Formats: sequence, C-alpha cells, structure tokens
Amino acid sequence: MKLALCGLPSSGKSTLFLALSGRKLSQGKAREEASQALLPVPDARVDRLSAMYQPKKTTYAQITFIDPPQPLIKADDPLTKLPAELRGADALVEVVRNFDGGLGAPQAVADHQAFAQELLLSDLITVERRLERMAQDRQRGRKQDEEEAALLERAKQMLEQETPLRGDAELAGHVKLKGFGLLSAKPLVVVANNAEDDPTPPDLGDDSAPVVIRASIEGELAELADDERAEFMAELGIGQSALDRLIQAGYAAMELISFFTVGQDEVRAWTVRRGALAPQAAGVIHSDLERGFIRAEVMVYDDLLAQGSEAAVKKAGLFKLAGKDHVVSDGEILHVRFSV
Ligand SMILES: Nc1nc2c(ncn2[C@@H]2O[C@H](COP(=O)(O)OP(=O)(O)O)[C@@H](O)[C@H]2O)c(=O)[nH]1
Ligand SMILES: [Mg+2]
Repeated sequence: MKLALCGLPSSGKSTLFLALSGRKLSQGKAREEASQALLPVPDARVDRLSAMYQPKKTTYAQITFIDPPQPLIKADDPLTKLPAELRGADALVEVVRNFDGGLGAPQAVADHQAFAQELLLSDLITVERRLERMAQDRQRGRKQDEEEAALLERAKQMLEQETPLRGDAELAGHVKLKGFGLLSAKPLVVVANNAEDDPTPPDLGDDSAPVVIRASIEGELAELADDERAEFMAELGIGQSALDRLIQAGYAAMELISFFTVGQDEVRAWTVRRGALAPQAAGVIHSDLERGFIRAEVMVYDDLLAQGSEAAVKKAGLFKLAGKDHVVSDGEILHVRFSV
C-alpha cells in the first residue's frame, strides 16, 4: 500500500514525511525523486501474539509513504501542477497548512478547496483527452471500447459538477479506469498541519474530518528515546504518534483490515481490503495459497486472547473451518490449508 503526501506548496508535506520516517532534514539541492519510506504499521495485537508464540520472527504489515518533489510547472500544461507520482498511489494524504510559520495567516478552507479543484481539474483533463482520442479513432473506423467510453462520460459529468470520483464506488474502483490513475477517485486522508500550540481540528467546509498533526513537534518527538517521547507526548496532549493516527485514518479511508498468521517461525500481520474472501487473503501470503486453497482454520484474535491458548479456543468451540466463500474480518488469525 502506497500513500502519497500531497497538498499546496509549503503546507508541511516534507516536514511531515521526516516526522513519519524519523529522518533528519537534508538541506541542499532540490530533490528530483520522491522520498520514500517503508514503515511498519504499529499494531499492539502483533505484539501480544508475538509475546504468546515467541516466534523467531515478528513481522508487521507495512505501508509506504512517498513525498514527491514539487514539479516544475509548465505554463501550457495544467497537468504538471501535481506531481506525476500521485497517479501510482493507492491513497492520497492531503496536508493542509494550519500554522502561520511566517507564511501568513493560515487559510485552511481556501487551501483545501483550491487543492480539491486541482485534483478535479487534473482528472477532467485526463478524461477529456482520452475521450477525444477515442472519438478520433472511432471516426477513423477503429472500434472503441464503448464500456470504457461510457464510464469516462460518467466520470466527466461528475467532474464537471465538481464532484470527486471517490463518491462513486463503482467508477472509482473500475478496472477499466484504473490505468488512468484518476486522482479524485483515490481514497483521501486530510491532515491539518496545525501550529505547535493548537490541537483543534479546523473546519474545512466539507465532510472531511482532518487528522490533526503538528508536524514540526512530531518531528522532534520522532527523534526522542521511547520513554522521553511518552512523557513529552503526555505533556502535549498527544495520545498517539502521527504515524499511528495517520495509518489508522489511511486504513479506514482505504477500507483495509488486518489478519494474522501465527506460529513458532513467524507471527505476522497482513493487509487486505474489507470484504476479501479467504482465498484472496491467502493470495496475499503467497499465490500458491490462493491457487491451491482448500480451507482456512480461523480463530479470532480477541477469542485467543480471552481463552489464553489455541487449545482453549478449540475447546470453547470458537475455532472455525472456513471455505472459499468466507469473508475475512479484521483480527482473524488464519491458517491456510492448500494443495498445489
Ligand atoms: N511553525 C511551523 N512550521 C512548519 C510546520 N510544518 C512545516 N513548517 C515550515 O513550513 C515550511 C514548509 O514546510 P515543508 O515541509 O517544506 O512544506 P512542503 O512544501 O509541503 O513540503 C518550512 O519552512 C517548514 O519549516 C509546522 O507544523 N509548524
Ligand atoms: Mg516538500
């Protein structure tokens, strides 16, 4: 899963990226490539399972954050206003400036709206260009994918009404539109980058419930030792780190859930979309497990914790055999039986 930081210039994307990744600011020449950090998804359940099974290896789910460089804007091409890297992301994290920092009083609502317009405009241009190309090809007698054309028309109408495509689940998730990387179709997490002394979420004038992060403080926190950090966070009234909160919001926006595999070799968390069937979940572990899926033995994390052991879970009748049509829930522990 790849989350891309985006938003207007100087909203604090790079500051947040450094806080998330625990890296130090490297001053100097402008970056040409996106900064990228592969980070473990903090999950207390993994820690508890690891304590119980004492495995050789403990592996958290992972998530990639990218901080693309600001593109050089070409006057004649509005598509260059947004970094090309956003197209390949699974979700967008929009950072809205809500601090002064010598940049002038924050205008969070206006900035948020302006950025939303950029996303819509970028998508409208992409969609119109594709439709024009299809119309030309059709005139030349080349057969077109009319289903794709109809989807693009539907998208165009929404965009012209300034409605982000993510509001239409069928359009947003359609395989025929996937290759375009339409930005307003992607799940969006909004971060308010607040001033150091301000814990209040700004009203952004729409239904986006921003995650409040004070990026500059979070950056300092990331540099502290664990015990110092806990103390400092309590003082500042920060319950969970930026990474924790951002990942939670990202999982919710992308409708992701975690399931686990356990054993003496490894305790591990995996990520799937909500609604995934057992074979699809097995496929995240290995394609052989999906291809040769027979069934999965399923325990629920909460049951395991309450009962204390796998044996006790079985005895309590809480152990399940799940077939190919089993919908995986968050917190399930799977053991996949397969044959290839
Ligand atoms: N006071 C304050 N300044 C910040 C904060 N976050 C970023 N800045 C400053 O705002 C400027 C732009 O930040 P940067 O992370 O480079 O923004 P980007 O263009 O979105 O990557 C820099 O001078 C930062 O030091 C913050 O939370 N508080
Ligand atoms: Mg930056």
